[in-house]
Amino acid sequence: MAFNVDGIHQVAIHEPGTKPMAIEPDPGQFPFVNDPDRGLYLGSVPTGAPFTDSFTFDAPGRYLVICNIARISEEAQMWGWVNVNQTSAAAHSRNGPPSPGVRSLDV
Ligand SMILES: [Cu+2]
Repeated sequence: MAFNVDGIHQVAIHEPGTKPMAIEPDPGQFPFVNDPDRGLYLGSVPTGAPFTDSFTFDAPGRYLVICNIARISEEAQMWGWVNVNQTSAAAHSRNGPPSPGVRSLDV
C-alpha cells in the first residue's frame, strides 16, 4: 500500500487490534508520538516535500494508521483504519503487487 504524504506528517502503522486511545506518545520524543510498544512500521521523517511511503500487509487484520506527529494526531485526530482481508493478504504474500482488497489511505 502506498501512502502519499504531503506536508509535515509521518505514517505509523500499528498492530491489528490497537485502538487509537491506546496510543501513548513518548514525552521524550516530542514532537513525535513514537509509542514504544505498539509500532509495526514507521514511515519516513517528513521534510516538507511530498513523498510516498509504502508498506506491505502480509497478514489479515484491521490496522491502525496514525500520523506520528504528536500535535497533529491528537488535535486533528489524524488516524484511520486499513482493513486487510484474507484474500488480499494472501495475494500480497504470493505476488507482491497491490490488490483490490487493500484500500489506499492518504495522510
Ligand atoms: Cu500529520
